[in-house]
This record gives sequence, C-alpha cells and structure tokens, in this order.
Amino acid sequence: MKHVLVTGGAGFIGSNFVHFLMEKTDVSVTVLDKLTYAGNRASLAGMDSARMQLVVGDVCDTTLVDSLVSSVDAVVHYAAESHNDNSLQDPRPFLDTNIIGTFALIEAARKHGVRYHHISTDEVYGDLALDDPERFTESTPYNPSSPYSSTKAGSDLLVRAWVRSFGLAATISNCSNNYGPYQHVEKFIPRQITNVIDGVRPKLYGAGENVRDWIHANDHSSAVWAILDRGRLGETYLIGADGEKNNKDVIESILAAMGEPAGSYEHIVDRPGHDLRYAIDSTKLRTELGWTPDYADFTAGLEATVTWYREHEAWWRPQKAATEAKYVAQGQ
Ligand code: NAD
Ligand code: TDX
Repeated sequence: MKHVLVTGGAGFIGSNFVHFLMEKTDVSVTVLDKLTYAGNRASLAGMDSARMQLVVGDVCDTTLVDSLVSSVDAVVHYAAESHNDNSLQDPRPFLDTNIIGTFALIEAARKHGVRYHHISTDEVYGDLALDDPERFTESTPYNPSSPYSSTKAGSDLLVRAWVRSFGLAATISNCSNNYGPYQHVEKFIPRQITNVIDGVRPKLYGAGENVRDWIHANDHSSAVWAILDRGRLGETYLIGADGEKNNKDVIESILAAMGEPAGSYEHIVDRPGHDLRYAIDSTKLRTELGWTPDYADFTAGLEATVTWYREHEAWWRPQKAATEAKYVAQGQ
C-alpha cells in the first residue's frame, strides 16, 4: 500500500490517523475534507507536503470522489456528521454526508477495485442496561437510537451489501467513544475542559449515569491500521479499550485533573433518547490481529488531554463561543 485516501482527515479522529500514517508508515496520504464547522486545517499543520495533500471537497461529489479514488490503493472513510446533539436539531446533513457520501465512496471503490475501510461507531448497536453483563460484539443486532447513529448504521449496511453483492474489498470497524487532542469543543470532554478554563461550571446531562467506553484516539488509529494492514476482507472488527466510565465520574476526573473542587458542575436538561450505556468486547481484534491499546490509563490520558487544551487555546478558541451559543439556544 503506497497511497491512501483519508476522508474527514481534518476532523478529530481522521487527523489522528493521518498523523499516525505520517509518523509510523511510509504511505502517502490524500485527505478529502469539506472543512465543515468540524474540520480544521490546523489539525494537519506542519506535515511533509510531499507526502500529504489536502483536497477540500465533499464526499457526495461523485466526480471528485471517482477521480481521487482512481489514483489510490486504499480508502479509509472517516468523514461524517458526527455529533448526536446536532442530529437531533437538524438531521438532514447526516443523511447527506453519512449515507450518500458513503454510497459515493463505495461505488468508486468498486469501480476501481480499490480496498475500502469503513469507520463506524458502537452506537449502531443501541444501548445496554447498566447491569447487563454482556457487551457489544460483532454479532450484536443493529438497533440505533438517534438520527446520527441510524445514518451510521445505514452506511454500515450499504458497505455490507456492497461486499456481498459486488465483492467490494472492504472491512468495517465500530469503535467506542474517543478522547484526546484535536477533538471539537462540542464534544463532552473538550466542552468541559474548555468550560473550566473559561471559569464556567461543567454541564452534565441528566443524572450523569450514562456510561461511555472511552478509548484514546491514538489507540483507535493503531487499530484501524492493523485492520487495513491484515484484517480479513468482508469482516467487521469492534474497537475498544475496556474504558467504561459514567459521565459523572468523567466530570469529577476532569475537575480533579484541573485542580477544581469535586462537585463543582451543573446538572442540565438531558439529551432526548439519550443512550444509557455502550460497552465493547474487542476480543476478535485482539486475538485475530494481535492489537492491544497503549493508553490503558484513562486518568493519565485525560491529564495529557487537559494539558493539550491548555497549551492549544489558539486551536479551539475560535469555535468556543459559537458552540456554547448553540447549546444555550437548545437549553443545554
Ligand atoms: P469530526 O466531526 O471531528 O470530523 C468529521 C470530519 O469530516 C470533519 O473534518 C469534517 O469537515 C469532515 N466532513 C463532514 N462532512 C463532510 C463531507 N460531506 N465531505 C467531506 N468531509 C466532510 O468527527 P470525528 O469525531 O473525528 O469522527 C470521525 C469518524 O469516526 C466518523 O465517521 C464517526 O462516526 C466515527 N466515530 C467517532 C467516534 C468518536 O468518539 N468521536 C467514535 C466512533 C466512531
Ligand atoms: O455537555 C455535555 N454533557 C454531557 O453530559 C455533552 C456535550 C455530552 N454529555 C454526555 C452525553 C453522552 O452521554 O456525555 C456523553 C458523551 O457525549 P458526546 O461527546 O456528545 O458523545 P456521544 O453522544 O457518546 O457520541 C460520541 O461517541 C460515539 C461521538 O460524538 C460519536 O461520533 C461516536 O460515534
């Protein structure tokens, strides 16, 4: 593999994967990114321009997609509308980018015989009870709850159908909640870190009992590379690092990491349809491909993330006021 097309490579996780490719491999990278509110050129700053080029464009643009896919060895498709709260306010862009964009990419990959890897989420499986001893596996039935997760589920099903009906050389990964540097301030952890920096109390939806299975974005990238490099075609792999925590505990950890008193946060209106718990069983990825996470210590990873946001205010500050204004308009 010499040349990879990374869609959504100016977003949080896509840019992490581009950094991974530049630092850990010798492949060349073309990024296709629309630079929506969630994309940021600065997340790719300082890279060797002989090996990485950014094409600003839409994954729904079939002419552009066809031309870019025709000149690479593999596509890794991260581009998406990714925020549940936005999908509850305005679902349409989620259908366009997540469903039609995926359709454009898999059609081009099929036509040109190009290897395709599809990035997806554990949210396609719906949620679990807090005391359920089972976790999500590759055979858990799809049961998405939100406009966001239902469009991701739809995109996964398109890929599965293209594998079966057209022999598309594809793999799919469904990962749990990521944290780390370069995450947009709309998301839970960076929203609370930047609130504390601004002297604003963190905001917890509802009672804060909802559980997310946190994984560092660097571990997500190493897992995607393992699948791209040696995953079995047609297979789905779940990516997770045994990081289950409820939201209240995560806020308390952020306050502790930032030297703030325990309990100095607010309960605010809950998210409609809020999934209770996600939990990933990543046995298949670990046993079949020999992958293990490097960031097993959540507290250490969170402290490093707090430090990154403190030291990179120029990166997130331009988005902060508009993001909070949107939340205030939603009562959140
Ligand atoms: P993000 O919102 O930070 O980044 C999305 C990127 O896609 C942005 O750079 C944006 O400009 C780009 N984009 C959006 N619409 C586009 C379009 N029509 N054409 C081209 N580019 C477009 O999202 P993220 O958190 O980095 O998520 C990336 C992928 O990982 C998504 O597919 C998401 O479903 C999946 N995922 C995310 C998480 C998580 O915890 N954030 C967990 C599992 C899976
Ligand atoms: O201010 C907040 N307060 C709060 O309590 C925000 C923004 C969120 N929350 C809660 C909602 C969730 O239970 O925190 C949890 C995490 O919220 P998000 O960061 O919005 O993530 P989530 O909805 O779990 O989805 C994320 O993980 C799976 C990503 O945004 C998705 O793209 C990915 O598929």
